[in-house]
Amino acid sequence: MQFQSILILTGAGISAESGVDTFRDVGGIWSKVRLEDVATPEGFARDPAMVHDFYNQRRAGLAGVKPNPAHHALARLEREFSGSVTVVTQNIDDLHERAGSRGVIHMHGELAKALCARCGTRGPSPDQLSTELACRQCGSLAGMRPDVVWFGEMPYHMDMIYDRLAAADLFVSIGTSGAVYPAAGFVEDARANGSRTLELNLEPSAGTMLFSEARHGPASRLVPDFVD
Ligand code: BV8
Repeated sequence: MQFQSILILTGAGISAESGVDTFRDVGGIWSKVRLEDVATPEGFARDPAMVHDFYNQRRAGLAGVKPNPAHHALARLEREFSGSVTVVTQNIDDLHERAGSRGVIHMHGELAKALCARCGTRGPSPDQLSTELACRQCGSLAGMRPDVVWFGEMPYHMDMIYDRLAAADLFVSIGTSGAVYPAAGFVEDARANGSRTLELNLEPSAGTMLFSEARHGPASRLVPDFVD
């Protein structure tokens, strides 16, 4: 079956073999820190220094990791596929970009960016964000935060994502547990649109039964095989 338009959703599992921690695997991020404390606006309001420390550590970790064959395979697909390819990622790392992917849609934001909650100015994040950093635009000290989407906040670019999802005739989900919405609901939107749906994941995700096909194993093997 020849596809014209592919939408690919990625999660933490695609970066796991690069050495980036996932969230819900054994020993994952949410087993070490409470998401309520570090990935909600309430947690940031309660203890901004703790939240800055959480993201500063993850930002620092990016210097020591690099894209793996799964990221490179998706970049190759974009270059070689005759139709359109859209990568939507839940990840806040920059490994897709470093592998050569272009136009990646970061629905949960990016570690490399900072946001002033007071005036909405967005810009490159310093290595270490802190409450001592004033916004260059409005000068507020109380506003600088990581430009990431926390629980209870609206993910970014949702209109564009749903438009691309509606136009896709193939939806591929890679390295995600299917635990977090609205991303976890994309497979149902794809099915409603009559798209083929494929899950590539280390193990069956929460929504694996919703996919027309599921292949399980490491992304560094499954994704290049899918692209070839
Ligand atoms: C919102 C922050 C609405 C950045 C994150 C129903 C509908 C809508 C919302 C909800 C709903 N039900 C509940 C909600 C609320 C909530 C939610 O989903 N809660 C869950 C816990 C039930 N959703 C939200 O709050 C979202 N906002 O819906 O807003 C709204 C409407 C109006 C007005 C305002 C708002 C916001 C969600 C974003 C939260 N932010 N992160 C950061 O710190 O990174 S989410 C967090 O989980 C991560 O960021 C990650 O992106 C996300 C998903 O995790 P995964 O990527 O899947 O990672 P995980 O570890 O879970 O799984 C890894 C998988 O990889 C595993 O399956 C594993 O087997 C596999 N794997 C491992 N190794 C490999 C591998 N696969 C292949 N190869 C390998 N080597």
